[in-house]
Amino acid sequence: MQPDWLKQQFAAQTTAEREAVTESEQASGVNRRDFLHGSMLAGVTAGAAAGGLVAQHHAAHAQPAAAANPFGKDWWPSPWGPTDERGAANRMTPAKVIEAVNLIKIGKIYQLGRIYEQGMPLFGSRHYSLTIPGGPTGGPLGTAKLVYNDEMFSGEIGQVGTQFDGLGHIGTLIGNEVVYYNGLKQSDVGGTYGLQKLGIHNVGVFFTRGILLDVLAYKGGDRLPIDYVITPADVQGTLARQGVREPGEGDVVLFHTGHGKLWMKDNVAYNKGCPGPGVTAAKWLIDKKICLVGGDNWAVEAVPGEDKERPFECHQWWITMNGIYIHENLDLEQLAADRVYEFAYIFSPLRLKGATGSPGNPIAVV
Ligand code: UVW
Repeated sequence: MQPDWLKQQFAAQTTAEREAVTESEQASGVNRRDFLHGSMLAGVTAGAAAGGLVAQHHAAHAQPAAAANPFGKDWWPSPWGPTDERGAANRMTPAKVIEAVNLIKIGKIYQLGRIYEQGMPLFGSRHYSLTIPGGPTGGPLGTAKLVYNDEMFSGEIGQVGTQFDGLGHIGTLIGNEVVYYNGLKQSDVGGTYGLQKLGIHNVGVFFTRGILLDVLAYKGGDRLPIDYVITPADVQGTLARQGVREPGEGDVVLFHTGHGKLWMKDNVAYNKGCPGPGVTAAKWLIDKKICLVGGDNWAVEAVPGEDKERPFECHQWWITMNGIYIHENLDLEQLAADRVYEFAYIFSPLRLKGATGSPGNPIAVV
């Protein structure tokens, strides 16, 4: 998620709301980030589960127990049982690996991951820092006088740059309770040194059929307008234009919108919003039982989407309610230029215990 859109969207807090938050912050001693203020006050739960902020918000603003589930229905237990933590990664089967291998004909590899570097677009106060102070870091060792360099890193390791969102990344506030995938509660999931449940180390490896939906080529132009909402008709029109079979169970679907052309070229425009599927198309993909959805933009879904009062709602539909993973900030330009619409998609999230997401370099192989 990027900053500017949220700031604009939720700038219209009332004075009373602002004061209430300020009091709450003073009481708790927590220095909250600006982007979370608007989100929580407006009832926006995407991102609100970060850290212990929600719990403190609850303490200060206890809501009536009757407060409704914003989706009107429970989404648990999962199809994989009440204790499952892997969601749609369960759709990775040996048969999917074989299907993907059979799509490899010429041995060409496309790197879909962006370079992690200073100055890349980031959301809110997230940061990225890689430093090698001094140098060489150590040595010389022995008579051959070996020296070595080590880097130091700090940042939201699973939520910067090309990022794979895990099932513990997004929850939904229901009454006074944050609820995640499979009905897990904040008290089940939260953990200061990593999530206790739904951590990225549970996910495993993706090796499956991937589909590129070049919606930009279908609609025309240099890039889709920021905030363009991709519909199921666009998805089907794109599939027909490409002559590719519909996504099936366990497939990966990647959206090419052209928004990625702004990456590191015009970060301000990149962060303003993004074109992508809306909730209607998100549900269409859910019905197809895919395992992962990705895109060449920062939220994969359209920002703002179909309903401006429910930002990042596809995140909730995909991750929280259906266990489908999201891969953001992908570089899909070369795949689109070469008209590669079907490929083996391979990604192995880092086994970071309790992390909410993973960096990494997914690949498409044909
Ligand atoms: C949030 O963090 C809410 O979104 P994203 O996954 O786009 O970073």
